[in-house]
Amino acid sequence: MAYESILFEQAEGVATVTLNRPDKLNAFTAAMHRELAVALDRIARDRTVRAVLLTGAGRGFCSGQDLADPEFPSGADADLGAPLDALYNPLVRRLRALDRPVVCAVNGVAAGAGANIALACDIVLAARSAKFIQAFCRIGLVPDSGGTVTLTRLAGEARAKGMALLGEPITADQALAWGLIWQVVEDADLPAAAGALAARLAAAPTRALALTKRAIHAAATTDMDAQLDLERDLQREAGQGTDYREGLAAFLEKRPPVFTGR
Ligand code: LHQ
Repeated sequence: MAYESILFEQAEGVATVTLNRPDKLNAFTAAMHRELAVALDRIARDRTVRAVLLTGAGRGFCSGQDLADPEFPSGADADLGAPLDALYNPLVRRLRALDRPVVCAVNGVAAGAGANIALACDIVLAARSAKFIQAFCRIGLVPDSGGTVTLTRLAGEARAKGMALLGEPITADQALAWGLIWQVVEDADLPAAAGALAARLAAAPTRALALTKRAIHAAATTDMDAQLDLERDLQREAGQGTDYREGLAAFLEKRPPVFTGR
């Protein structure tokens, strides 16, 4: 498939997906969603991809739904649940379910669903000048794309409500202080920092990371007892992996491990 709204690159185990409508701050159109679905399905099938990097072209990361997209429901009887069912919810589910780590490099403003798609990724880096805006209330809508879950879990109810009810931008540093993201770097350093992180993850024991991602997701809706059992099961699975044998051998032989992701 020839992509028009995104860029897709693959090198040395890292697939880089760049939202590419810079003149509209990479607002989501239905067409962009279709391309993202194709790209993420391709990544899911391709075991040579061991880490994903999601970022935006130009000065913004993503301004959420393109409110002028002709395919966006409009008119008095518009069903705004339909694009969530058809486009946004599958995107969040694809990102969350992917058994490879997803790094998000928030290069500029992340608004509406743009902010919440970033928060659905596994490790979020932001440029110092980036801002996160729960813009939904500004136009009479509610946060979507999993934002009511991620924001509340990561930042707590007081800050989630403050962001969602006021719709004010928060800075990257504030997002870091609130536990919404992993790291803030200077704007000029973001591409290199995000690339290095993705490369590091692509050389990591991929299968163990996938099981870890699964365990951490499960932790949000479980109790200690059930989670202890899950950890046992996942550890059993990790222990069957080639990467565990390599990691152990490398430790005992006092050399760096060479993981293959299996
Ligand atoms: C845009 C957009 C945009 C179109 C900037 N659309 N053109 C999904 C489906 C179902 C239900 C509803 O919910 C959703 C999810 C959602 O995401 S709803 C929330 C949608 N997003 C927003 O409400 C944010 C709208 N954008 C803004 O508030 C501002 O653009 C921000 C604060 C992001 C950035 O402000 P500035 O840095 O001042 O940039 P700008 O406003 O000048 O934008 C640059 C251009 O991008 C401009 O176009 P123009 O042709 O005038 O240069 C904007 O119109 C366009 N643009 N966001 N979402």
